[in-house]
Amino acid sequence: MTDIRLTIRDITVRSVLVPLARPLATRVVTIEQAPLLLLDLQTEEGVTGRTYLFGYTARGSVHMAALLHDILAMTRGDRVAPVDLFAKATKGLTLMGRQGLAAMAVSGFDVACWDALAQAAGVYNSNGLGLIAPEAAAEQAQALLAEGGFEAVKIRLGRATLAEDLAALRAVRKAVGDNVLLPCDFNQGLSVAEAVRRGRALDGEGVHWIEEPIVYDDLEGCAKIAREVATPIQIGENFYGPRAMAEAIAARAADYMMPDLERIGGVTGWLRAAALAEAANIELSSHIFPEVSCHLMAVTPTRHLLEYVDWAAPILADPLRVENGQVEIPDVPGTGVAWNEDAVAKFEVEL
Ligand code: SMN
Ligand code: MG
Repeated sequence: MTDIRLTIRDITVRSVLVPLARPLATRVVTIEQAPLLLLDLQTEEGVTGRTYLFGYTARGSVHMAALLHDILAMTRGDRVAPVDLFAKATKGLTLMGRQGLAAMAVSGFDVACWDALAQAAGVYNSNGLGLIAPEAAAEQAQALLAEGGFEAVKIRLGRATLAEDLAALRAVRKAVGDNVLLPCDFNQGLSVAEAVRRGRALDGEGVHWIEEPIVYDDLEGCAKIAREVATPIQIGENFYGPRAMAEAIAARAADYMMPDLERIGGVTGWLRAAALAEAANIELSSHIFPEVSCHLMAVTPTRHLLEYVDWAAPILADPLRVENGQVEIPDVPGTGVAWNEDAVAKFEVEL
């Protein structure tokens, strides 16, 4: 999977009564069994989001199950965008009363939505594929896709002439077929006029996005290019903090944005940037640092594609795995980053 667009198909609910090893006697009632309502949120794309609710009484799950069926009726066919769906489900139950059982059902639904999204991180291979000859680029693109079943790969453009860029791009497209996504990156190398010229030429080539066509801080220039070129413009790896992103959004400088963990302000900065992107309805991709960015993308409502590079893999105890075009988000406390100390010793240089 590449672009993350999950669609709600169904919710199944099952009630279980799990005997408690230590029954809980309270002033009002004694709970002998845990009444759990198991939620499976199925998507059209085959990903299932799961969670459970605690029913308190044996019949508690029955009431919440009925509310979950109502929520399904309101949201079936909708895109799994948890923040929007939370608002929609709450609104739909407002006149009945949005607290108590309704709030609990909406919360369970929300957790299942997030779980589904967190399992489906789209990713592209961003290793290599620099300004090399067309035949070499075509060969490298095929190898990069095969590495982890990728369905997207990024190609660097900005050769001396447009004709050379087109030759490389077309050689890659021919080698990988029509279904592979090909974002391209000019690494800030063009003038505004040249970016418009090359951008328009790329419009017929099925490029997924055009990244940093010009210097990153010419927001007006970026906005002009975004207006005049049909292919989406992507910027963001040089945003220093969420305010820079807010300024780019206000200037309509790009269609897509891709903050960088190191420049946007770590996890805290990323979360603020993700909220801005959601409010502006802009797809957010990541820039390098896939080991941490995969977790952040999983909680980004408008997430788009994770940039995968294997640069840190040799010094990590457990490098990120990509299979079938999906990143396996480490299911461990924290990010999962730990050093392979033998490798660190091998590559260490004096500071
Ligand atoms: C890039 C990333 C890191 C170093 C150099 C270039 C590039 C990208 O802009 O987006 O992958
Ligand atoms: Mg880039």
